Amino acid sequence: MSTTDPDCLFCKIVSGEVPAEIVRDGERVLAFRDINPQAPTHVLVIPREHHPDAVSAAGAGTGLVDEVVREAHSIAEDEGVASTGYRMVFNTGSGAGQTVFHLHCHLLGGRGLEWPPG
Ligand code: DGP
Repeated sequence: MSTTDPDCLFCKIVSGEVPAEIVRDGERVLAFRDINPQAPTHVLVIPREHHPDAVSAAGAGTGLVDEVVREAHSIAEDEGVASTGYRMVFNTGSGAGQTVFHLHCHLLGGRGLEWPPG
């Protein structure tokens, strides 16, 4: 499987073709602020490699889902939301609201988060 998809928006952010406010620039993982933030902290954490969703990356045995989760927690600490609680969301499938089919973890924090989510 190719590690990039020329038609993928987040691959274009990885390559720098589409600008984003980068908060982490790691060897295998990148994080940037969501263009339409739903909380004071709303960061998207993605692997540089293209995988359509978390399940496909996990199935490939890449370790990338672990890395994404660890990075999201580290960013939550840096953003000062780790101690109060934060949410990691992996929308999976269009019925769940996934619109960009490149694995991404939404890191949300900095406000009260209701349950169940909408
Ligand atoms: P999802 O609905 O789970 O596939 O989330 C995709 C997120 O991507 C959504 O919250 C909005 C965000 N997004 C879409 N286009 C851009 C963009 O060009 N730049 C940035 N930073 N975020 C984007």
